[in-house]
Amino acid sequence: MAPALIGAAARTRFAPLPRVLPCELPMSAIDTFAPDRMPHADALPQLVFDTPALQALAKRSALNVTSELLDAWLARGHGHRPCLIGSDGRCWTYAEVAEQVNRMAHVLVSQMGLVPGNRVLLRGANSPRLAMAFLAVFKAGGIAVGTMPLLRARELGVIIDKAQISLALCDARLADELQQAQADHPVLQRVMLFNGGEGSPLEAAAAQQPAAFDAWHSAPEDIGLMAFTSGTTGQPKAAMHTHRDMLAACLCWPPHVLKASADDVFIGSPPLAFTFGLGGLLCFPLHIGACAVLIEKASPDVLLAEAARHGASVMFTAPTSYRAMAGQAAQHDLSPLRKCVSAGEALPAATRALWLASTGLNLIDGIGSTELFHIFISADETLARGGATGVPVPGYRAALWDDEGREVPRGTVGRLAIQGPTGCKYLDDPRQAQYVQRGWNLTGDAYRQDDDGQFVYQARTDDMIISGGYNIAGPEVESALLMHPAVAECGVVGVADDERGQIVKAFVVLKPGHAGDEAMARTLQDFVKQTIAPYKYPRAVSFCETLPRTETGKLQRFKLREAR
Ligand code: 3UK
Repeated sequence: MAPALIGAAARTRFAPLPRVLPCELPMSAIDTFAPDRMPHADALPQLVFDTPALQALAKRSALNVTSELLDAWLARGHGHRPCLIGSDGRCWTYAEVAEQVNRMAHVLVSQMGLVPGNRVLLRGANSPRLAMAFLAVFKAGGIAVGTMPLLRARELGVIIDKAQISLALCDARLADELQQAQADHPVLQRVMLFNGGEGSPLEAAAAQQPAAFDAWHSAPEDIGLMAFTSGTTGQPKAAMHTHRDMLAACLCWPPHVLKASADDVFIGSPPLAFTFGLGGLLCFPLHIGACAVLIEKASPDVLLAEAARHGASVMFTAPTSYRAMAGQAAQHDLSPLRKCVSAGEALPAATRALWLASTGLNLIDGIGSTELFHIFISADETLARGGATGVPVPGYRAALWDDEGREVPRGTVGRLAIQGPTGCKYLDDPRQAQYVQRGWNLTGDAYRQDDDGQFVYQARTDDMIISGGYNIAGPEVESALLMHPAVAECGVVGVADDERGQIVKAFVVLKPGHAGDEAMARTLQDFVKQTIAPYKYPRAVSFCETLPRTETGKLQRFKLREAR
């Protein structure tokens, strides 16, 4: 067993102390790349373990996230229960998933040469096999690096360089771009393909391996995941998470807000490479012994059809996806659906109202981030109110700061600062000092706290529009526009203006059957003036076919600002 060193700073903990290792590996057989590139102790977030469950977690010495998510269930006689379902409709039980994960862990260690601490790039659309790959890497003590399926060779190359990745497991249908990246980045030594149909290399290799595997006795602070941020500009950042971080997240938002059970069937769109998806569609369902449906291309129509086909009861997707699905929801039998989670972007009140009207379900909104792993402010379906995100999730604390880091009075807009059992640890990145200040995580969001304690989203701090001396939050104008029946989607930004500094400009996608002409522009401007304070109305309106979005569904406002 690895020695317990709870509370010691990660930097000292990873110094080559004489430690007795499982499998009788010499110390040199551990790859210290990640611990060597942790932020300095004074740039780390303060971790707090506020609830009884978190206190118990903080006392654990060895902690492998896969053992907790899978092996613990076999020990409790839960092995015959459904665990993962794929686009092909095949259902894998907990026992079957655990066996496959063990076999794949053996492939990683004995065939691919994985040493604990090595980074393993994972590439594929959501599928049971990709989920097993994450679990196998965790179990063998590797560090999983999920990548978005749409990434090209050049972008994969940046990740391979930054995380010095030597091993990869890749969906055979997405092999081309990775192989191109490998040609330019020889640090990537071995790529094994999966989901390739008959004779698929990873599956064939796994079949030759033993069905049991002793989990690497990860210390709680061993890094298990590098999550590359879905950053819209510049160099990507890698947010590192420990085995304990992932389990801590399972003990916060899921039991206190989601409140799902082993009988639930989870479904959703976020990729497993995005921590919204890794938590919502893998860690959280498995932590409670539930089942997850992992579908490859979860466009709104597919998501609805698959939810109906599998009797999904818990859904995770982004606000725009709920808006797109609302019109078609009535054509599907969604009767088992009882909890729908929205995250990734602010949820407009109009979208909440639309989903409620078409399904009878009140959305559970939650703000999370790659840096904190998952949701830290949220409200369950009984407390949720239009326009507000919710209250701090038990286990997390939230504060609103002014530019000098003093708390602002209730009702005043401030910068959101968060503390909890998880926190930002960028891999070797000076931007650590921006995200973590005085032990708090600054998410880059401007919020206001209302008298009822609910946190109300304003904008990204760098997206605030300052026009004629007024502070205007683009998302508030977007929410107002979305209440107009002709508006399908919209994005609102500030653009430079000689007279007012900036003016509010709206980019609007209309529903079919509406013309984007001057009369419509005036109609929408008047509509906003009547809905919110008139000075916030968009002085410029531009109609377009689509809006620029990231693969995680976020509006790319910087692209709108650049648009002329
Ligand atoms: C914004 C929201 C208002 C906000 C994420 C749930 O989105 C996730 O992670 P990212 O690192 O982005 C974080 C930023 O996205 N945001 C997310 N959710 C909301 N703004 N209301 C919301 N409900 O600016 C935040 O700072 O891509 C979300 C779980 C895990 C995640 N990684």
